[in-house]
Amino acid sequence: MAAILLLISFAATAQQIVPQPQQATISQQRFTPAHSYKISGLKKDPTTLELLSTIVPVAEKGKSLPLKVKKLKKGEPQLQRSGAYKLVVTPEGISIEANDDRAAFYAVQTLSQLVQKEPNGSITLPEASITDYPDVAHRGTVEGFYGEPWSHQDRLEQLRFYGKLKLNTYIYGPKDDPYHSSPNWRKPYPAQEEQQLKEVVQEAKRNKVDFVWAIHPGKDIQWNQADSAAIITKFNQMYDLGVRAFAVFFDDISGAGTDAKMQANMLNFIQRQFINQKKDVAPLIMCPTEYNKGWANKEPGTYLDILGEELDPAIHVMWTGNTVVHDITKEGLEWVNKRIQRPAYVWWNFPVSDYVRNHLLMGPSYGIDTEAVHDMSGFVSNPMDKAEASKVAIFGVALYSWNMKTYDPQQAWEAANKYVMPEAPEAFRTFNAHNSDPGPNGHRYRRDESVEIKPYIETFLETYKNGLHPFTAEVNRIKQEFASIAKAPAEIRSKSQNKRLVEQLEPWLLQFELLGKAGTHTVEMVDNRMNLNPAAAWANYLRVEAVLDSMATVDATLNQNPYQPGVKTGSLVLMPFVEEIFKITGNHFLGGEESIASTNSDAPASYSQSQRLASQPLLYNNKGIAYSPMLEVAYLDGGEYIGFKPSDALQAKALYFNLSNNNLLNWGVFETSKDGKVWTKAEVTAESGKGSINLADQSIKYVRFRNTSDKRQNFYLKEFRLEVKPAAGANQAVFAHDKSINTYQTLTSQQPVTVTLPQELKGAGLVILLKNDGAKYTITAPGRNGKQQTIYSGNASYIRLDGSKLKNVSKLTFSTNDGQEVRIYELVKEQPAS
Ligand code: LOG
Repeated sequence: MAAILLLISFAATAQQIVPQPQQATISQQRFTPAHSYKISGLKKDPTTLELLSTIVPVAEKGKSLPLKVKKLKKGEPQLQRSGAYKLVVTPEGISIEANDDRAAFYAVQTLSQLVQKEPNGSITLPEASITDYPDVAHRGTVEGFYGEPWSHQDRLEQLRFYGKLKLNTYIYGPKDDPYHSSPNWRKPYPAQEEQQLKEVVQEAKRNKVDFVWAIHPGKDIQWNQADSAAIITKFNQMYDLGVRAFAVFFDDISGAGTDAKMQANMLNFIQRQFINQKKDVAPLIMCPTEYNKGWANKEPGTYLDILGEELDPAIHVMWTGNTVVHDITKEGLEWVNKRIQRPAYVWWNFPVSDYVRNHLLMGPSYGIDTEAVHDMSGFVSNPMDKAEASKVAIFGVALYSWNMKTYDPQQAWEAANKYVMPEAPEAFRTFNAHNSDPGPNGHRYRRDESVEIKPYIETFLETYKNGLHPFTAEVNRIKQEFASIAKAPAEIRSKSQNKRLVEQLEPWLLQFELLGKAGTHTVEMVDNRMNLNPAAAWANYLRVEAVLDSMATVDATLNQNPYQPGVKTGSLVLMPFVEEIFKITGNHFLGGEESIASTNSDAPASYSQSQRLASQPLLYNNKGIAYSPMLEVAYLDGGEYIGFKPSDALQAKALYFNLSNNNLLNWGVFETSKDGKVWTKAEVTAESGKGSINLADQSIKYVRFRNTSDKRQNFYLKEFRLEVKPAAGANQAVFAHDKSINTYQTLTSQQPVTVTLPQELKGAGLVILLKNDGAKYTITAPGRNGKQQTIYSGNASYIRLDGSKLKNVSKLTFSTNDGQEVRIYELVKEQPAS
């Protein structure tokens, strides 16, 4: 076995080293070093020395090969960057030239990817000569999302991951850490948090990552000496914990805190009084209030120009791109760089999912411009609250920011799937391929999903819609895909060593497995139907329905956060495929055209002309309609409103709102209407912009909140929810012959069901669609003598009753003695065979 392994031992190429080195010659042949290594030049950096001794055998005494670490000679400007190194491996020894400690650590990380350990404990190496440096100076992540911050363990693990991938920056700024933001930014951390942050800072140092601690004071900052001093005091406390890099965030605030001149003054003050004094602290980073082009005042001389002019040139300015969540383009960066008079420090809002919490973003890191190397000073990704799951995207960011020219999003993603889950890379790839699009969202940011299967899905659907049997090529490919999907979660759970990752994926794994099953039954259902085997197709239909019900249950019970509750998977291509075929086929069973069974034509609508709010998704069910809460500042221009029009089947009960604005009723009114034309002011009290309105009048059909001033008004859309109940008189009954496959009548052993046949069904041959799970039941009808006669007795779920048996029958009675309930979905007039 050992001998075979040696023969097939891999040949490292530059492409296989991650991130890919700038210049590398690596031999195809490998050699076994003649002796162990004697290491010199790393005395002052015990962590790198320790790491190195886990990679190559170290000589205690006796014969040895040299492994020398030296200072890199001054050369081209790239080689003067932090992290630049040269690594030369020959049978005679290993030489590392490193620009700084970080560079020596990186050279060792590269070496570890060249080394292969043989089963007998020895190592092999290729001859290699590598010259390497980063394209972007600051590379990494900003823990900058809303929601539950990463756990302590998650953070430690992230830092180790960054070290291996030569990422050097971790900006700490979780929005829901009250000591980072309001209300507690002025206060020191409690002892336990302090201790943990200290450990995180140390782990960052070991991995040569700059731990940047950010403060978010803008919600309630006073532009006075006391608050300037409060920031410096807090920074000093963090400095004492070991922090050597700092940031100030002014994003997502309104009011006095947004003033550009005041912000610039404050930052310059921190620069003079803190950064310059300390000597060992990295350049200050700020996140502006107008942090994307969409929100920026475009008039010359406004916010961004003021920062550009007044802010100390040493201070970095962050930027999310053309909108909050957006691709990063060279043109976009050039636009802002002119205004802020420095290259922007990119805050890329990917794969963050705080605005789409029912989705995972596991796809490739694409849409980041490989021509933009000179237009940015840093590149950090804002990840998901699920740290481990975010590694797929962060891996791409590492490759991009180190070596932009060679960056290929798809290749990086393929490599990430293997790197992050080496024990089950195929299953993980399958999962990630179908869990990447965020779904409709207020930022209107979408991602590719299910790319490879999509053309097959489209052809299949089109063929089926045209009444034809989908072709074997599509059928087989799609069947195979759903089979892989159904299997992937079990494989991920059983093989992955990364328990934390599996835990973070779990609700979606559950849902994904169900999707695989639903899809499998769907394709089979089509096959059976097109092969003129309706009874088998109906059995498939019931299976699809049962799996979709389970999916709805997962969606309604797991991940119940108040923002976007639930668990969505395959939501761009595969779920719509299953749902559409389910619907079409359901209608076919009714013998009708596609449009009969409308599932949700009567969805409630938001009622607003505000562009920004109109694209904010609604959450709704039988109890209420609500705006999905918005994380950033919302606004209404003069005269604009937001509101709801519930569907006709629903009756408004009460409106609950929390708009977090102290002057709400000075500039706005709540109004109700019966017709959407005549509006009545609703009496309301709103403490700090929070309150409710009881809507007793049953004829109210519209509710809205309107800005009555002539100016733009800011607020937070924390809650805006209409409680509803079913409207009086709406048809809630479920019928066995209502021409809807979504409704049914329930038959139990206690209660027979009698269906009166409508005129059109009388005397015709009937198909009866039931769900009985094997339960026996009987159908009787009064005969000529008035006595009940048995028409059918058995346990089929799809039955045909010949028209000759039903002459003069106007009522059918269903009864069962089985404990199992029977659902009577529909009685359908038999279609003449075509
Ligand atoms: C926040 C950020 C949030 C992200 C995505 C910035 C600069 N700030 O809209 O905390 O995670 O968008 O929702 C933001 O992006 N506000």
